[in-house]
Amino acid sequence: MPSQTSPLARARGAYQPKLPSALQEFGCAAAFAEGDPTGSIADQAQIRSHFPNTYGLPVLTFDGAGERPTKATNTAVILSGGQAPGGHNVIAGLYDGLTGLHAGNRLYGFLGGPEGLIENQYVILDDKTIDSYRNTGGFDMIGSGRTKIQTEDQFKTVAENCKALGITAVVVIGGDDSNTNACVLAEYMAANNTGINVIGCPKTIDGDLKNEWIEASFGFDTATKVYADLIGNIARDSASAKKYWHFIKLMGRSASHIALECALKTHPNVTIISEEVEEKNLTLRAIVDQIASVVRDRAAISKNYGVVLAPEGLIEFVPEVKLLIGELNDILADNSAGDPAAIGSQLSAASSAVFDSLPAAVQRQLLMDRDPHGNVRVSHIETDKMLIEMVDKRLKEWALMGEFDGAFRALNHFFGYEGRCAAPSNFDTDYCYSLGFTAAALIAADKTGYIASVRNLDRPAGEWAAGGVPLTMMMNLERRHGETVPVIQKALVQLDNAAFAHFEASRDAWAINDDYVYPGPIQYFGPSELCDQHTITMDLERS
Ligand code: FBP
Repeated sequence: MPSQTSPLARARGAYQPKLPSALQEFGCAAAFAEGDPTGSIADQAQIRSHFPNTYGLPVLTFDGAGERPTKATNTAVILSGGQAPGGHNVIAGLYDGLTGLHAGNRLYGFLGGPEGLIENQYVILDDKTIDSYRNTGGFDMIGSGRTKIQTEDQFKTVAENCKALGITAVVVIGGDDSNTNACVLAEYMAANNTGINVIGCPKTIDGDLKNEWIEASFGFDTATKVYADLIGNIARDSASAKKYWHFIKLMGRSASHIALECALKTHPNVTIISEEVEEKNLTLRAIVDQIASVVRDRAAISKNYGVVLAPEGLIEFVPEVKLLIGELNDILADNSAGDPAAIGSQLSAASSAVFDSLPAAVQRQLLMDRDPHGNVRVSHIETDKMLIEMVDKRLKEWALMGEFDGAFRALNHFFGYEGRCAAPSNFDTDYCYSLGFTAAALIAADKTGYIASVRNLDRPAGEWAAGGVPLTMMMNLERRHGETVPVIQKALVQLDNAAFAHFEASRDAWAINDDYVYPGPIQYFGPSELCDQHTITMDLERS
């Protein structure tokens, strides 16, 4: 722990997170109502065959007091994948829920993500540790990692390590890939009669772990508030100096939820939504033309400045580049970085031509090794610089044709890591604590293969509903590392949803007018309309 804390950190430490009223009333000794048996969202027969012991479970809804356990139990928790504001509060909610059930219950924090479970590296979490991390950002309490538990030996080692410590439940706090891994672990534990249950919690700033039952992943609310504050500041600088175009790449991996939410919050001149690019089959050239046209139209009214938002995963959605990445993934399936000079001969003629057309830096970035789950490391691809280079080239062509006589001076930014460890907003603080409490209730009810679910999030916290959703329900088959495997399906931006529709109806006006909104920094104290704002995406989707 740092030797000194800020006044804000001290004030936040005293904040008492809100819980759904049922959890407040009954604690974690929960009775759950069971829905009908469930099926996976696609590929049902194959998913069932991969998960014979955990497939088809019912959705659970907390509906009153259950039995209080008479015996103390031990639980493990890991943080997995990228940081997201609120992770510490999931652990605090889990700890308070478990110790409220039985004073002898113990929580083991395994260090550095899934790797800690394999290497048996852990700390026993106590009041002092938990109290010093309440309502704080970051994952530094126990660290995180992206190791994937995948070999038979690793599964066996994890089971043995847990058994040796008397652990009967493992909580995995993670995104879609980490919860896929939680699902596989739950199946292994059940198939081998280990007596160890596995529960997931929905984390990721990307906002792409969501569905009818998981209304939001934690961290998205805070991260988008941080980015929107920064974008607003840049937009105001741009409108003040009137001399720069700012190209801002935003984190979010494949999905454009972050870019869309930030656009709704700040009204930039151009926002590219990857899912629209894919749906409309837009080529890289069409995207560049779209941005260059806005630059030209604004220049025609003497506005040689503006703001462009681009999601970090954009390049993966441009159809011709997507095909190229698919081929590269298969070529690089051994997970080693490739050599740009040697790659051309292994690609199809079309993909080879696309590869050659990309700036050298992007070529190199596309050949970098994949993460342990087989994803391209999109946060390393300099989409912002690539777009600036290509727009500049296009404008020069138009200038030669007498179609552009403005000035184009562009600066690039990448907002990603800046938002992942921010002090959680009130929403994330309350939501995360409730998720941890819900996970404790699922453990007390002896459930496995579930992800904690807290719903009705657009209402005040007291009206939230807690429960559990079978992890297998969110799965489908996808190609990873050159193989077809079961994974939790990423929730991408839907073009027929209310958030996108609002953006689509507004963007032409935002392109030309300086209609910027300056959201300012997250407010933690003060009137509810300032401190408890939901994301605009959630408000539009649920209204
Ligand atoms: P998760 O999916 O694990 O939550 O990670 C999200 C994310 O922040 C992405 O937005 C980003 O592309 C990636 O992590 C960056 O990964 P790393 O932290 O390994 O650089």
